[in-house]
Amino acid sequence: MALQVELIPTGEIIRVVHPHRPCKLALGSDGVRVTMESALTARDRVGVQDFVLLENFTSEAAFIENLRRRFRENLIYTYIGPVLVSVNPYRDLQIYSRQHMERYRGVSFYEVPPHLFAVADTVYRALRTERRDQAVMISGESGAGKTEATKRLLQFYAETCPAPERGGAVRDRLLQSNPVLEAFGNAKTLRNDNSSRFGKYMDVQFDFKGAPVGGHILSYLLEKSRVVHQNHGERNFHVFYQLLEGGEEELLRRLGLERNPQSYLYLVKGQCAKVSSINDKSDWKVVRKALTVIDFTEDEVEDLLSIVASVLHLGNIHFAADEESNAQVTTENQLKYLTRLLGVEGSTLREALTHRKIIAKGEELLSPLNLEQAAYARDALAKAVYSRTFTWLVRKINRSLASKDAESPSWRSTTVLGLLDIYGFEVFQHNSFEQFCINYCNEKLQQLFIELTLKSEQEEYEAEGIAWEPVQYFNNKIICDLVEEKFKGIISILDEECLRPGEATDLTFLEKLEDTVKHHPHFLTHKLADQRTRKSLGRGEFRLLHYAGEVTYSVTGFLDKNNDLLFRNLKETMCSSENPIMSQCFDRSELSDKKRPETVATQFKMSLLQLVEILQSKEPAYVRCIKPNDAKQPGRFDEVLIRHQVKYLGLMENLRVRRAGFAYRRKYEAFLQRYKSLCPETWPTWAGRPQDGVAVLVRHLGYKPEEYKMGRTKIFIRFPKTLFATEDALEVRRQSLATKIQAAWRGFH
Ligand code: AD9
Ligand code: MG
Repeated sequence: MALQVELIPTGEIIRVVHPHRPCKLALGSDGVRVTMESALTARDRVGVQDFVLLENFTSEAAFIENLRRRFRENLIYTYIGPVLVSVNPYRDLQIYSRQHMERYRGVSFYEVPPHLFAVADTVYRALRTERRDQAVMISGESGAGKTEATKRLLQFYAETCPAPERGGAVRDRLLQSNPVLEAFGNAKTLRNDNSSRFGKYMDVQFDFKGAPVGGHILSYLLEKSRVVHQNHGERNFHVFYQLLEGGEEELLRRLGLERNPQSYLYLVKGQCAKVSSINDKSDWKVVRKALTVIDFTEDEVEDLLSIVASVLHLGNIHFAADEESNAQVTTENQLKYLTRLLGVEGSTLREALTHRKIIAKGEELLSPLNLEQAAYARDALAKAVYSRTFTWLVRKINRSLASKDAESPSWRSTTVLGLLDIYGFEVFQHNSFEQFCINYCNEKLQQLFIELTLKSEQEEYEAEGIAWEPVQYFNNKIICDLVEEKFKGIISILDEECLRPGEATDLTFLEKLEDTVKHHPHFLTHKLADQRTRKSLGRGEFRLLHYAGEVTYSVTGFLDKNNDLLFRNLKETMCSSENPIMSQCFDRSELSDKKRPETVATQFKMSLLQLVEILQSKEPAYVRCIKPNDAKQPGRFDEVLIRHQVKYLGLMENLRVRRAGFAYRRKYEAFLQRYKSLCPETWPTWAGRPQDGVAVLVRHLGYKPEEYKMGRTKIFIRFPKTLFATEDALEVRRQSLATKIQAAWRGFH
């Protein structure tokens, strides 16, 4: 009978493929025995599975070619040392099953094909054995697969970690918080049908036995402008469509809603209520169930949905001008519903929507609004109601995720694993305040990434007693400073202009910027540009040269969005709301507070500084996601698009840092285990210290002194070719072993 022998690179293991009964055999000193499941197959080894093994590691073309070869074989994961690079396959590859999880548990990172679960397991083991907090930072542009990766990681922990002694429900809550947050915080955009419109950092807390016992979420800057406006081809937040599609008749009747999204002005701007990849009806069921899991009572669900419905009713509030051009509400029915759903006085709400209250010399004056002002006030109210409800929702989820063991002594011994899923670098045709904030956030994270990877390389060299060779790299601190510096930074200047109501405009802000930062190498405006570049810059624009490339921002709306004002009487009205959620969202103390609230950009800056601190205090792991094409289609590898991402994710830089000294490093035990069969002195067993065994082994293999260094616990190999030669020798050795087995098998039959 013919026997096929497939070779796999795990030390002395080979796979023998029997026509009817595949099995794996290990050649030990005592003969042949059947052995383990996990191993690499030839298919897993298309290209190199770690970019550090690229011979031509400075070549972007070689880098991309390796990605392409692997992508073609549906191998979406590749490493740069410990960093995982992931390319969105846009198809279900069936690689996240329970079986896959098991395959990656407790095995060495490099002995199995690269996978998200390998990162998940490594991080978890470090958390358990070193008892150090960990953070997985997932980055990449819109649609690259960050949120999917976050969900898979959570699933991995929920399914593979031991159950806690008490409060086992926390695993369900961790998982179920997701559909709820996605319903309220995600939307279809041109880039992604399920685009996160907020940044998310989630901590999972583990007890001393490694069981998940709690969690906590921090959210960042929800894109609330979407509540009242969507670009063509985009939608409002999912929850609106889910409620209309999936809500029972009786519920919709109570909320005064019609099923058709076309009836609501806030839902028709993008002209695409229906999306083929989205099933709002079944998503609604999932969300509805999830709300119960995360501790919502029936009353709370009703209160929450009343708010969702009132945003839709607000959008349908119309105004007409009276003889004096003052706005009057004409849609009585909508006003009636709003009054009931928000639990406010009808007359108060009507007045607040059409008047502005000014306090002058201690006296209150009511100034009527014109049509435009009234529409502005209405939209501002809708945005405030929605975004504050989102913040409330995060708080509510956090209460449900809070460890029930907080008071018990074991609480003190918890460790934390953080997952960061934040919006990636964004460049559109038209870029505004939102893109400015998002891209600034990416600058901060890139800076942290470079700092931490450099630092960890340096630390490893020090720990191993090997001299560190400094690496040249671009430090984007200069751009972070340009944005955030006190007094001279863009945010400071913007805030200053926001303090001059009535006088300052978006254009005076731009002028001030020009005056203050005119000589900065990363900043440009029409006035400052030379003849050639001037043409590409409008008069109301400024351009930043980000680490990831140039972005031109239009200043229109910057002041308004940064101020984020809500007229006082609208606030007062909402403070009087009898809807319990609203009354928690609008607090009376805000009315008496004389201090100006922080501006949006400053709040964002402070929350980012806090995030950086959190991340710095943890052991970092990275997943860098890449989007293969703009058509959201499987199998398409758009080289231009990918090259751009490789650049702005700083992957070449990352690779250069990783390769600066040595391409490859491995613990002595692992290295010896893998290659010991190549040396008669170490095969089949080496009785001494692994380090000495490796020394004997590499001497036998003829490694030259400049090719490697012996650290305290690891061997460092400078060039991939040295490793490849050793791998080839291993291959030859296996071939001969396989031939022997073939012969033995034939003899046996
Ligand atoms: V955004 O910045 O929030 O707009 P993300 O989060 O990076 O973006 P997301 O995870 O939502 O992107 O992925 C976009 C879509 O790609 C998903 O809805 C899936 O349809 C698809 N995707 C992403 N990753 C995978 C994967 N590993 N396997 C299969 C995937 N499909
Ligand atoms: Mg996302």
